[in-house]
Amino acid sequence: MGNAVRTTCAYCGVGCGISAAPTGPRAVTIKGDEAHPANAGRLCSKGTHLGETVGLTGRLLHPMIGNRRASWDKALDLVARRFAETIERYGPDSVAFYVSGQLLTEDYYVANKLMKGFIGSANIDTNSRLCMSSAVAGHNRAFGEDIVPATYADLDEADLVILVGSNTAWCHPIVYQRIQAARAARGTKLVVIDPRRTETCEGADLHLPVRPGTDVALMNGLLAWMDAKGLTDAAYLADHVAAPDDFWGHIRAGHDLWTTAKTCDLPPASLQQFFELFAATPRTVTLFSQGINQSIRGTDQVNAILNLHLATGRIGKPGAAPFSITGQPNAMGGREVGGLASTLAAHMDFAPENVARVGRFWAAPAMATKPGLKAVDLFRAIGEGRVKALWVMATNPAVSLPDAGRVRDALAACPFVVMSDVITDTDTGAHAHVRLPAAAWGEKDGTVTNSDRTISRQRPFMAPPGEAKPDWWIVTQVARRMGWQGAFAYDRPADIWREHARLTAYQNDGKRLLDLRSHATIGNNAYDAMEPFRWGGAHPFADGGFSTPDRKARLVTVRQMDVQAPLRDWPMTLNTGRYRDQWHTMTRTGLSPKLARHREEPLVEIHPADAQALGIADGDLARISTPQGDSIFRAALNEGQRRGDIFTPIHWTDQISSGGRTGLLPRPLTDPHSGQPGFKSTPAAVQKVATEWKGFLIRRGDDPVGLPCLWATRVTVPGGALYEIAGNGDPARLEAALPKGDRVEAIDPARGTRRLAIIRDGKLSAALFVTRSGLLPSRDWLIAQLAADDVGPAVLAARGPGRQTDKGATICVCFDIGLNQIVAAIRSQQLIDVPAIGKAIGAGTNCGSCRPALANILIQTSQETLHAAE
Ligand SMILES: Nc1nc2c(c(=O)[nH]1)N[C@H]1C(S)=C(S)[C@@H](COP(=O)(O)OP(=O)(O)OC[C@H]3O[C@@H](n4cnc5c(=O)[nH]c(N)nc54)[C@H](O)[C@@H]3O)O[C@H]1N2
Ligand SMILES: Nc1nc2c(c(=O)[nH]1)N[C@H]1C(S)=C(S)[C@@H](COP(=O)(O)OP(=O)(O)OC[C@H]3O[C@@H](n4cnc5c(=O)[nH]c(N)nc54)[C@H](O)[C@@H]3O)O[C@H]1N2
Ligand code: SF4
Ligand SMILES: [Mo]
Repeated sequence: MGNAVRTTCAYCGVGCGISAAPTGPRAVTIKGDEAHPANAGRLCSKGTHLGETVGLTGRLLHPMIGNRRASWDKALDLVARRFAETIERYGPDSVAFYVSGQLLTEDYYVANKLMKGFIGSANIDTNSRLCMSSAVAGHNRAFGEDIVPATYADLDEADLVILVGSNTAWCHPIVYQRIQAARAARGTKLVVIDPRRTETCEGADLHLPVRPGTDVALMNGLLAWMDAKGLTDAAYLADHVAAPDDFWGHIRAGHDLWTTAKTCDLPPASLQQFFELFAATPRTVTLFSQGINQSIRGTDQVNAILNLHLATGRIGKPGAAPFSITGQPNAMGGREVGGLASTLAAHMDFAPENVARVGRFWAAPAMATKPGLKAVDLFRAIGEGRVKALWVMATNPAVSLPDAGRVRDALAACPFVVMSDVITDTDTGAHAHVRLPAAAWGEKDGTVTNSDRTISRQRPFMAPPGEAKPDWWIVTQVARRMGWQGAFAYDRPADIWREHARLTAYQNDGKRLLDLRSHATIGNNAYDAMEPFRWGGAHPFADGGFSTPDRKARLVTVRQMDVQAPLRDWPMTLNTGRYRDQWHTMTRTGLSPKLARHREEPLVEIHPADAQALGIADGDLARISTPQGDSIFRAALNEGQRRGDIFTPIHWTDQISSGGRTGLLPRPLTDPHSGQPGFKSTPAAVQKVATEWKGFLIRRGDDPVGLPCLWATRVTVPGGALYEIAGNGDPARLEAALPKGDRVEAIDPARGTRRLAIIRDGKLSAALFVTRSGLLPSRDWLIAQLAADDVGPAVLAARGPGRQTDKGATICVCFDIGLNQIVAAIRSQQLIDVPAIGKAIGAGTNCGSCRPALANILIQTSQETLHAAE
């Protein structure tokens, strides 16, 4: 075993430390880094299974111009030339970069410097626009600077944690485990505010299934309650906070408990319980993410939370803070370098003195003097031909932007599109004229900043495969070819880091909290060995000192907008978000067979009563349409949905399925302050889709095949792929997708069932099972046959000798334990809590990501047992 390398997880903004020990070429053993402050050795299901994702499947290994392999020289020359020509003819604002919170800080810094200081436009925006730009705008309005005034330690020290619009158990699992540990250790109370009952609610004291889009009313209502009881912090308000004239008058009118309960569609008793809990608990952390940010009122929703904390003195103290948690591994690093079109660099905006200062520091020939186009506007400008050359790095806008159909049209119409990615075939790459192979996680070298301002090293433990190169190298090579050799003459990430750190300190004089001067002069070795460190201190704003001219924070008057009544043609409201074991467009998590088991198909979750009214049963296919587009999903009935609301996941793409294309559905409306799209709320219609047959295909190998049918979704399984399929007409045309080999077949005409297997040298190459009215067998046994080497015609029975049980849907991916096994253990051994399940069958004892699901299964099972006994 090679030496373990300490690095940081590839995924979420929790920023867990990882110890990665290479075990061979492109093989690695992953463990949590016990010395890392974010996770102290723990990892969730995604981090735990990173080792399954470092293979070469799908990797882009060489530069491509069109569909032909090209040398780096040729590709870089072409990119530099086309950008230079476009700028020359149409001006700097005719080109743009669209980048990502999955870049390292050093990559981000050089991309931002190139666009804003040398090309002379601020048309560089990032997928963080879709993610936390409302939080940035809210922080700037309230604090004068984009500061997250909280750390994870505050969660350990809080007596009340409020999760607003955050499915923490799935999206920030190690933070969730930390909250649960605080509950066990000190009785911390947990309140979840989310229209859906998510697994995050399983470990909560109170769930408020708020009417979507009414968080402003809720927070204003709570502040009004605190004010009426005399529980605001008069001293902090007097010394450190400024309020607009209308602020308190607005809060005091129309925000009583009853009105608030009505607006938010919550039982007044629950609301009162929540308000009293808050009033009694000075040590409160309010943690929020996309349910707040991804709204056309996102910035106001953020400020409603910040108002509450400022006015009640719940900020700047241990265990008391508003906490905007970030999604991507380096969303925060992107904010620090100024990677948003609306920020300049190092927490400076486009005020003339900042433009001059940054221009001096960079010795920039062409400083951008005003903000550039924000993501949604940028793609609109591309579609309208105003932006003619685009470089996309580390993001997949053809999937992840709202109204993705229009985005694809824009990409197709754009005269020159460059994509830097680690994967060859992505939905965005399909429109790229040049594709540049980037170094991936495990190969990249640089820094990331997590949600609590801790900067950590990402260190390489493998060489980049083929001709892949780090993103910073690619950007600087293009910059040099555009004529700026000196300004982009970096030899290594440490050179860029030092420059970035110096810029944060340059003429700062305490005006900006972001100041990395302590790390601005470190040598290369010290950079390599850099331990995680936090900037800004543990409790910013304890004594005020906000980054405003008078050093006071600002309360912002925010009003609840009317909630739109359901539309006749689009009576439902579409909410979108994430699954526990998939990451965004699945380019990495999709490679892991273990992670694939948790959710194998894209589901539309719908309340059973709504489903019944629409004639939809659990497992049916359903078409979701909005004015922007439509896509088919598998219906999953869920009482945790509010009536009228449906939920779909964001992960499925053209590369892996025919349906489940959430990106096509949301409207491209954005928040007026932040430009963040309102992904959580789109008027939609739902319709059952009947098919004549359904089935599945198991196929050896990892090259994807296209299947000519209405519904086809693919997941990775050990040794191959599993496709779930459904359609109309003669399923025989699917046989074109089968590999060559000996064919065995069984037909049951009565049920319209056909079972077909292709066997080669005793190994299963493919199994295709289709039925018109019968049942399909469990896939597990057949998938396992991909590893067997004595497969014969008996494989068509889809089960081995002896008694077998269907495991059911996989709950614990670490130990591959299914729902049916867990229920059986609970019943037979009378298990009463999650640790007991762990003891009995192991589920939940490794990464812990499934513990909320186990808690839910316990409740459901005991209810069923009770009902059975009645
Ligand atoms: N497993 C997994 N983890 C991830 C990611 C992933 O792809 N997969 N992505 C990472 C990234 S980039 C991000 S940004 C984060 C996102 O992390 P989260 O924000 O936790 O995730 P989401 O599922 O987008 O949405 C959160 C919740 O907001 C709720 N919500 C919708 N509308 C409203 C509303 O009006 N009010 C309130 N109060 N709540 C509402 C939704 O029902 C949903 O449960 O996750 C990160 N972690
Ligand atoms: N409807 C709806 N849409 C949403 C959201 C939602 O909740 N609802 N959430 C939004 C949010 S919060 C986010 S963050 C976005 C995420 O959406 P995207 O950013 O589009 O999703 P990813 O799949 O993470 O895309 C990252 C791409 O970068 C590549 N990549 C990975 N590592 C590297 C690297 O080191 N270098 C380079 N050059 N490429 C790399 C990956 O292969 C992948 O193609 O989706 C947004 N879209
Ligand atoms: S919580 Fe999970 S996905 Fe997020 S950084 Fe930690 S291990 Fe990675
Ligand atoms: Mo995100």
